[in-house]
Amino acid sequence: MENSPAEDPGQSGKAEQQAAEKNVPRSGERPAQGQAPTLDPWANSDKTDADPRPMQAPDTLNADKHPILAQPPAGLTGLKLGKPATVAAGLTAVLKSGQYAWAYDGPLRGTRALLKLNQKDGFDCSSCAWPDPDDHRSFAEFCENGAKATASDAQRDPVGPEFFARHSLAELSRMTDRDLNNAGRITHPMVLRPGATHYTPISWTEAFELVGRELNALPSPHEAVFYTSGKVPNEPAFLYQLFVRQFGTNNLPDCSNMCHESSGAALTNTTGLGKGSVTLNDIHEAEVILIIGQNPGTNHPRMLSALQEAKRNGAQIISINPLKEAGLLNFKNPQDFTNPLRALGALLGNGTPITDVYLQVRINSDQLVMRGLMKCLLDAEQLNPGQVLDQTFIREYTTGYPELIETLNQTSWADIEEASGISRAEIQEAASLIARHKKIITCWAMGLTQQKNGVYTIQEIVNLHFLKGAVGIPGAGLCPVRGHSNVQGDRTMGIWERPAKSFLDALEREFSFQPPREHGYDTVEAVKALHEGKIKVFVAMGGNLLGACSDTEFVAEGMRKLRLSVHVTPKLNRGHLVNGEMALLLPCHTRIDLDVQQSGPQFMSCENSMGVVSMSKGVLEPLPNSQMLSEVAIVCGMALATLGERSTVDWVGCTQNYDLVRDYVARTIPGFEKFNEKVREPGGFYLPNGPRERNFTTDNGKANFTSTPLEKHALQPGQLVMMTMRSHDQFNTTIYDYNDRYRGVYNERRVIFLHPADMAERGIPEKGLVSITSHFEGQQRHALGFVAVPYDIPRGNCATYFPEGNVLVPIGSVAYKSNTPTSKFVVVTIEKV
Ligand SMILES: Nc1nc2c(c(=O)[nH]1)N[C@H]1C(S)=C(S)[C@@H](COP(=O)(O)OP(=O)(O)OC[C@H]3O[C@@H](n4cnc5c(=O)[nH]c(N)nc54)[C@H](O)[C@@H]3O)O[C@H]1N2
Ligand SMILES: Nc1nc2c(c(=O)[nH]1)N[C@H]1C(S)=C(S)[C@@H](COP(=O)(O)OP(=O)(O)OC[C@H]3O[C@@H](n4cnc5c(=O)[nH]c(N)nc54)[C@H](O)[C@@H]3O)O[C@H]1N2
Ligand SMILES: [Mo]
Repeated sequence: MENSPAEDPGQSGKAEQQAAEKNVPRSGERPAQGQAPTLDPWANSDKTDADPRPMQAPDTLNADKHPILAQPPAGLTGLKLGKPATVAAGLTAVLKSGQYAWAYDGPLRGTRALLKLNQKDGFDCSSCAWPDPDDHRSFAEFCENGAKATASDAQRDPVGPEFFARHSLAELSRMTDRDLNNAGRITHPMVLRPGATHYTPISWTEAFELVGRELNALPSPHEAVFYTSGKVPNEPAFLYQLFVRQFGTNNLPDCSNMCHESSGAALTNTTGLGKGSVTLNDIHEAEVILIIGQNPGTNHPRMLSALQEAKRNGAQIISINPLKEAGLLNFKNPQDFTNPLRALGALLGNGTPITDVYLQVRINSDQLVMRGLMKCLLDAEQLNPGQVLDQTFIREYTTGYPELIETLNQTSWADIEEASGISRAEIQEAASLIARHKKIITCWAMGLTQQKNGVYTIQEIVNLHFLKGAVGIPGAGLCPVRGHSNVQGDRTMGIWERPAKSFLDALEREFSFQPPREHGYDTVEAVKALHEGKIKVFVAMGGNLLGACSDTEFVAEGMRKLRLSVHVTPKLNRGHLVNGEMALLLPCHTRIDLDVQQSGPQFMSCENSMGVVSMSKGVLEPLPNSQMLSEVAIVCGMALATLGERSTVDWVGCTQNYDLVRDYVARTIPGFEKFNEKVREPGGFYLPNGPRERNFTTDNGKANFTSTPLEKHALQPGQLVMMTMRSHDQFNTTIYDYNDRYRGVYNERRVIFLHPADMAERGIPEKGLVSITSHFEGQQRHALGFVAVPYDIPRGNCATYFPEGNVLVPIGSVAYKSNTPTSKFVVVTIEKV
């Protein structure tokens, strides 16, 4: 695969290396003992910022509003269409894994990295949050997309002072998102000074001082926002929220606000815990599994191994999705190719069929489909009293049953069929599987959470599980499948704009300060505040808020009003280019890098989707001649420079030995007692989980049924509903390549999937060029230059990729209760160009 930025990275790499070799100690070298405590290991080395001369690139694209593009350049790369796949993984996945690992890192480093991926003595995969087996682990415990993420993290091309001297921010913004990521690993802290067109080097000491000075100059701590993306491991996440709260604000929005916030909101009031209740072994044991609004073949590929095992144990699977996703149809386990006995069978066979009943619903009709399933269960119970519903569970544990029955009785089949496009008979077929069994698991992801009524739909799922008593018994329960590898852990560590009182009380006790009690901004509120000019400093522990949030141009306008942006990141993304007066790029380790501090090699920890906390230990030498720091060191550096004497936290000690951080966590967060001991157990430890034990810690101590409100979506003639989703070759806003193999789309991302009849009605041919307009509360937003792809999608629905489609998602279009952008429901019209 192609792996180079616009300029030759080899050339820049060498020159940069020579320049750097003169001045800085090798990465991993620490300052001599006995020097004054500092969190800048290079403080006493010669300065590296020799003020390289910026080179101005010719302006090839005429951006009409701003020279720095907030959206990827719209140039098309040449769409090729193939047949959508009906089998996921297989040999191609094995070959792709190797191809990616080797292309970025070379065979030795690439293979070494892959063999430590998800092993008990290795590092946690930074792709999705799917759990690893508790006991037996294969030597290849990873998937194709985990291999892509790992290879990208381990890339050796340096993006250092020379690179930034050669490219202005305006010029970088004309690179595609893929090329920005593939340029390589950022090696030195960089600064964008007022009026500058280029990032230039800065020392760590100066960078930390700049952060501290700007934060302390704010009239109110609430004029700063501290964003977090879910890759950040527990230890830096805990220190980060502590720093922010000691600074004085709860402005801690995170990617979760745009992701599973709806799940948290739905589960907290119904089961008492905003997390799922199942373990990996439960999935293996389940009799019926529902997979709703999720594309595991691409986004959680290792989940397919668990589904395969469940199928082998006799499970039946119901998939609910507007698209026939390959991973939900058939699966060939790539691990079979590592076993000579199974390899031939895997090569010749068609794989394991996954789904037994496929409901190809219209976008956002799931709330009604769930009600349809429950109506069928009520009918079946009437015919076989006591056989279908779990009356004992309902009586002993729940409230709200009569109201739910009333709501279900008032829901008409005509409404269900009309909204979903699914017949009563098909829903009945799915319900008959559920009626007969008790070990039921429902898995869901973004197809449900990113809807206006997402919280209500998830509450209907909970209703169904409570009717069946399918929670808190082996093989049954609720399974929101989390996205980022530590997004759940970050919340557990206190990354939340609305922290619980008990958590703040614990911080107050342990660290002797008054934590702010008023709620902070979530992501959408933060972006609105940015836009109103209320925020002066924006700190991002990873992520790409510009690319990930709805309404890209609105976010960009807000970012341009900032005084200082601080980006803690291992690689470049578009969000690092759209700034206000000043910006800092602070290069950090990824999970794959060896992290050696004063007390020796360190490890960190992550919590997976099923509440298991385990250690993650880097294995590869960081890039030579680079000045990257660990995320822990960067947080501590910022905190020390900002809080100084004001803080009782031992920031220097925490950097030297992460056990100290874990001791703080052990004393403040329930479930983490003896953290340092338990995390060293191979495979880690499970956090307490009430619903798993039928302990429902809601306000009334009950499992609560919910009677959810229902809204009809009214569309004008000609309007379609658009969802924005992930291709097979991306991790959120990080684009690895332009292909989406399972959907048969190659070499292009600016595509719109349409029903052939919807295309014909508008006179749009295959590969025809269209523009898209979204409509919301009288406002219109436009996206030009998308290519039409005829696809098996319900009529009236269409799909584009995230982040290209985000410019169309209105910032005001959010879910009830969770405030999550409705990225899967955008009302659009399509015009032929
Ligand atoms: N390789 C890779 N892995 C990833 C990620 C990645 O980008 N790349 N991202 C990670 C993150 S942060 C997350 S949150 C997860 C996301 O994992 P997913 O939720 O699987 O991601 P999406 O691509 O957004 O897919 C949503 C699915 O919902 C379906 N859908 C859309 N609208 C509806 C609807 O109204 N009803 C129903 N029933 N289905 C609908 C779409 O057809 C699609 O199959 O993956 C994580 N893992
Ligand atoms: N339209 C639309 N929008 C969406 C979605 C959608 O389905 N449709 N999905 C939403 C979802 S589910 C999510 S989770 C968000 C994602 O929102 P974010 O988490 O903000 O976005 P990412 O693209 O995952 O962030 C990638 C960047 O993180 C940084 N990074 C990578 N690794 C590390 C690391 O180890 N440490 C640090 N410090 N930084 C690192 C790099 O700069 C990289 O470019 O997007 C949301 N936006
Ligand atoms: Mo996510």
